[in-house]
Amino acid sequence: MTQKLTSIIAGMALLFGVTTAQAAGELFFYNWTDYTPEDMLQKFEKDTGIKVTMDTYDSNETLLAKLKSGATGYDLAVPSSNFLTIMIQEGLLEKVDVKSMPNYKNVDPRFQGPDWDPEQMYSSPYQYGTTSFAIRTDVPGLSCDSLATFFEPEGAACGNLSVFQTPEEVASMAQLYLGQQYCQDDSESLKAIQALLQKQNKCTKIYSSEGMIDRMATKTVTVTNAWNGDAMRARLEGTPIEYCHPKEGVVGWSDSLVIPKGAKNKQNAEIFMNWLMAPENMAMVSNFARYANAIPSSSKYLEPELATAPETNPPSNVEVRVSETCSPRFVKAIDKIWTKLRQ
Ligand code: N2P
Repeated sequence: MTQKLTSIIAGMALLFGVTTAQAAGELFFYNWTDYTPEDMLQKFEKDTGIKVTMDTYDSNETLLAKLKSGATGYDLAVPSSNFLTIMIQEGLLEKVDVKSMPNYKNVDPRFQGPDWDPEQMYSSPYQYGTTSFAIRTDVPGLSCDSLATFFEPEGAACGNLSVFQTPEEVASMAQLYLGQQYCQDDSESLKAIQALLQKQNKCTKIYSSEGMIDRMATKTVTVTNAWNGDAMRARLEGTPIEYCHPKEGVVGWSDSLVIPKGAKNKQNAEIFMNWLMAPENMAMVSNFARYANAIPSSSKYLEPELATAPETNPPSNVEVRVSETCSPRFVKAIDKIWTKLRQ
C-alpha cells in the first residue's frame, strides 16, 4: 500500500513535470534482445527512483506466447504493430491514457492514433525500421540485388546463412519474394512458402534472431537475416557488411510500448512511457539501437550519421511493405510450416 501510494505520488509529480521527486518501486521490462541501452535505463532510474529489471525475447511469437500464458510478471513489453493488434483483440493489454501524458505532444502526428491503436488507448511509440538480409561485402559473389541471395543461396553462401527465429517476419519476406500479398492464405500460396523455406533450410547454418552482429563480425555466417539498426551497428563496429534493400522490397515494422494485463507496477510503466516520449530520452534509444523513432524533436540529440545512414534510408525504388495482422488461419499455417522446418 505504502509503495503503491509512493509511486502514485511520484507518478503525479512526473506527469506534472517535476522530475526531482524520487519514486519508489520497480518496473519489470520485457524487450527485444539488443534493443535497450543500459545508460538509458540508468538515467530513468536516476530521474525517477524506479528500479528497472529487464528480460529479453527473440520474436513477437515468443512475446505473444508469454502474454497468453497469463501472469508474466512484466509491466512493459514492446510488440510490433501487427502483433499489438492481436494482443488488443485477445484482451492481453491494460488500457492506458497515453493521449493525456504531457510528453505525448512530442509524438510525430503520423504516429498519433496509428492504425494499430487508433484511439491510442494501449501503446506509446518505441522505434521503427525494416527487416531484410545483410551480406559480408568481402565475400565475392554475394549480391544485395534480390531476395534470391537469402532464400536460394548458391555456391559458398549455401551453408553460411543465418535466418531469424521469427516465423511471421520470414514468411512476409518469402511473400515479397514470391510476389504474394502478405497474409495470403490459400493452400497454393502456403505450399509455395513452405517449399521455399524448406529449400532455404538446406543452406541454413543457424536459426536465431539474437547475436547477428557477432556472427557477421566473426564471419560465422556470410549472409544473414537482419534488422536495419543491428546491421548499422555491425557496420559501425567495423564489419564489412551491407544491409540489403532487394528489388522485391523489405518488411516494415513499428514497435510500441504496451502494458501487459495484470501488470503489478502499471503506474511505473506509465511513468516510463511518458518519460520516453521526452526527446533527449528517446534519442538515447536510437543512438544505441540505430532505428528511427517517432519523436521528431529527438533529432537534435541524435548522432548525425543516423539521418544519412544507408540502413535507415531505403532507396526510393524499393518498396517498404509494412507488416500486417494476418488471419488466424495464416498464423496457424505458418506455425505448422515452421515447426516442421525446425524438426
Ligand atoms: C533488435 C530488435 C529489433 C526489433 N535486436 C524488431 N522489431
